Amino acid sequence: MDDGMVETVNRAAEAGRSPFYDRARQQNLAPLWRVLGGLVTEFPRSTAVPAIWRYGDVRPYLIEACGLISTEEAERRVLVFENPGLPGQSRITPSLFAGYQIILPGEVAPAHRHVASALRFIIEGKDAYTAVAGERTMMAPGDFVITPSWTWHDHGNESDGPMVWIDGLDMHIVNLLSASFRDSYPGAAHPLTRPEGSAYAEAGSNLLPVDFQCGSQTSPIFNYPYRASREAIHRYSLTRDPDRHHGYKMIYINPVTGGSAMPTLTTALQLLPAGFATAPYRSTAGTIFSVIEGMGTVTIGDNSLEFGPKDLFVAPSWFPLSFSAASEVVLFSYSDRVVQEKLDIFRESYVND
Ligand code: GTQ
Repeated sequence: MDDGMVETVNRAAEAGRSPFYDRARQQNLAPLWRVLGGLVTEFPRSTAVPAIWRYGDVRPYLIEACGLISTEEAERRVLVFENPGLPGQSRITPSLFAGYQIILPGEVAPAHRHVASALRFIIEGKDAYTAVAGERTMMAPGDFVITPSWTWHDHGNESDGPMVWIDGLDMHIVNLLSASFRDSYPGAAHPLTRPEGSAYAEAGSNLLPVDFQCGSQTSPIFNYPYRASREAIHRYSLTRDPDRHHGYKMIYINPVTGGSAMPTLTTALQLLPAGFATAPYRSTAGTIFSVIEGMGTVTIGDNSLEFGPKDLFVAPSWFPLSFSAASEVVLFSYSDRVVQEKLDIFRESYVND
């Protein structure tokens, strides 16, 4: 049966029960036995489907949006990646949001704060900044930038070209828990209170100030620059053979706790050597991938998708996932894995092992 009704329910007898169901509904009561199979499934049944957005197809829409609305009017000029299995819901997976934000020279995305945490992963452009809690960071392609829960943040572009980044947010998790608040800053930009580079100077080198106080579970480093992360994964790749399922995959961590850089999103950098093919792997953490470098093919369930630089694709929960790298490939990815780990529900398996 695929309607969620458990097999023990006798369909012929159901008709005789319907007067009872009607009366129970008037008391706001519903029979579990009609829905149990769909509520407590034998294995994950994601409502999301595998999908890819190729940058060459998407970019013209971003440019067109710039002619239609200013960042000031939009507050955030973002085109949301909507999973084809979840239309109209601003979801790329049931739990995660992803969007492309574009900001033009001279524009400022005004300061606000919200309970939802956001990551930025930079795709195109230079010399645009994000300011978080009074400190600015300039962003470059491949940089991973965090705006922690409830911190003031604004974005500005001081270059002569557009800047595009991926926004990854946990607002669907926050909203599931009915825990969302937001606040607009009175004024476009929050005042700058710390010199640029302060956070990285304090926490970016495996050292912390002796009296360092951390009031949050989010990493104090709010820009993990690509030049450092790329160098790190390259050096790691020289030390061992690639993992069968992941190639070389490293998690961005909070240096204060050793845990995930963000409390609700697991973020990772992955390198696949040229010619390398991974063995199929699946996990309960639906994952969004952004291609930084290289070309290849990703197989998600029965879908084989060719990808190149700046493309974005999504592997929903429990779909077997494997890669074939035509050239050396570097991927950024994020998922809700850390949430599942905290709840003791994360599972992964190696398919066909
Ligand atoms: O930059 O704060 O894509 O609040 C969606 C919601 C970006 C942001 C989004 C947001 C932001």
